[in-house]
Amino acid sequence: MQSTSQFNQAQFNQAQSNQAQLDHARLRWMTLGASEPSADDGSEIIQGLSQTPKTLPCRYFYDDLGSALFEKICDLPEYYPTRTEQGLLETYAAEVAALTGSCELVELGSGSSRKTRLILDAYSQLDDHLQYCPIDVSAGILKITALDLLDQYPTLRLCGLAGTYEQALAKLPRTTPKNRMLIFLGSTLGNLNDAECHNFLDLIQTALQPGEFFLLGVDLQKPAAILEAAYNDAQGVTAAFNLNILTHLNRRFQGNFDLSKFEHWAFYRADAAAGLSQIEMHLRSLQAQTVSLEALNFEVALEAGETLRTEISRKFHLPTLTEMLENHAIAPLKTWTDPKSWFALLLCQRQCTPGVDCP
Ligand code: AVJ
Repeated sequence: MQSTSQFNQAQFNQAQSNQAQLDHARLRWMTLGASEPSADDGSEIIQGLSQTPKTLPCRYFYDDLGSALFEKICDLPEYYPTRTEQGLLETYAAEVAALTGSCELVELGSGSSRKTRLILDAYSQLDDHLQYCPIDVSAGILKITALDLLDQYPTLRLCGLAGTYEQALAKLPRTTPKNRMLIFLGSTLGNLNDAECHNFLDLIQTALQPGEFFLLGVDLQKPAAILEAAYNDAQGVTAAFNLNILTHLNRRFQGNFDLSKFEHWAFYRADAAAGLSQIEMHLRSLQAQTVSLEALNFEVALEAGETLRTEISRKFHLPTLTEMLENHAIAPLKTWTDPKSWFALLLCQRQCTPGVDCP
């Protein structure tokens, strides 16, 4: 999933009617896999609701309303990750740029590219022909952001890719002899379980040549009370965000989830023996009920009190994460944390394997 943007229907329509501007001289645009039917045929939903415990894929949070709610979450007093990461980028983006030198930038799940602007500022200082390729599954957000960035950065060259990480990384054109830096912010890595995380890091490893860079932002372990407050905010925005996944499924797959029969539940699961350290977001069924998703020809029965897990958000232990990255030949070159060690920014470099991709 991606950090998303402030974007409403009006802006989206405007971006649509500005098609002509997508022919901008500094913009290349690619829509991949015709909005990925394979990823959106609902099979993952059936699969998730058929297992124990029941789960839903967290990317269904991000319809238009969900994206707007996520932006609101980022500004909540309890939700420290966004502003902590922003602070790290404000302080260290110039140092990152100095360490890598001029690079082509590719961001996974760019959303509004809000925090990325700090990185663009730093790399613009090094390079008058900076190239930035944002990748996002939401073409609407991507277009609005692209037009905005072209306006704000008069020499920036943009290459927008609307699609999944897998599709985009496979197609990403190599147009310059420059080094590439892949950027993955917002602790979105935490939404992947261990197996998914390994697959994802394999993908990163493959997309980089030896010597190239991966800039990663991750949320770290900290007292449960702070974590749980961040996912149970006083204004109830996170609860609304969590429940909105049902509205999205109702619309997308002709479902009949009744939101008044579910409640938001988020807690920190720290189980050293099981190697787990994660916030879990669930929706708890307030009564026994059967829900149908007509377009999928699927029904699911829920017991009173049974939950649907909608998201995991893993909280990392830096030495363990470092080891995992090293095992994927993308070793951290330098790691920065804030004074409380709540969040980390890691600049990693693709290593070479003797005999395989270096002498
Ligand atoms: C940006 C997807 C990583 O897990 O903290 C915020 C999403 N979920 N509040 C996170 C989220 C609930 C966020 N990610």
